[in-house]
Amino acid sequence: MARKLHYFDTNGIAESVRYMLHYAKQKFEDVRYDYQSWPVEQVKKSLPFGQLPLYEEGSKSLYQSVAIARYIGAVHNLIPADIWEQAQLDAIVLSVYDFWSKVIAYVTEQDIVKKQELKKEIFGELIDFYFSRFENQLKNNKGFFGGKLSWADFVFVGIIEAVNLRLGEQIESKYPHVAALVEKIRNLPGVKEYIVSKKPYVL
Ligand SMILES: N[C@@H](CCC(=O)N[C@@H](CS)C(=O)NCC(=O)O)C(=O)O
Repeated sequence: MARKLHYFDTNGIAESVRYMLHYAKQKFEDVRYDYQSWPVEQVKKSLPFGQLPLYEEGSKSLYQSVAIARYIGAVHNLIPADIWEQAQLDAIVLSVYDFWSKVIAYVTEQDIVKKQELKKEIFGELIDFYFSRFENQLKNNKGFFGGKLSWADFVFVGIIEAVNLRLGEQIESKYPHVAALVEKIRNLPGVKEYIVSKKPYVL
């Protein structure tokens, strides 16, 4: 059965899925679109809500990055069996996305004054607000959000890398447990080779 992941040629909200698929040694077609040439009208029209990523398995397709990541995590045993523990990880992933949405609001803001205000909020408050909490969670859970490697760890690191690219920062640097998790994910078998094999992302 053919598997395809469609996304832009950047890390963004789909790199965690690429990482999980490489870690699981799952063959898939990594279909990448050039953001500069977007929208490709016939592709955009074919997407359920006109946006990427889209994941295909044979004749089935799935959209929404969190749904895709959670599904790939479930297929590859990166999700706990206990539904309470699953919900705890869902909560982490949604908090990671809360932070991501603030960063995207800043990145896409066109008004110079508003952009400056959003930047101030991100660097002056939000990074520490979110990352001090993520740091504590990791510290209290043996370095992984659920106490062992899961899809939430992949999503977290994927979003950190996407934020770093867009802010020109290493936001994990002041949070040792977060930084350690980033290193752990990047050095997993499959992920490590994938990172070496690809061109570095640029904006
Ligand atoms: N909630 C959606 C958001 C999808 C989204 O914002 N995709 C962006 C790229 S990160 C996109 O397709 N932008 C191009 C467009 O909207 O035409 C998800 O998590 O998958």
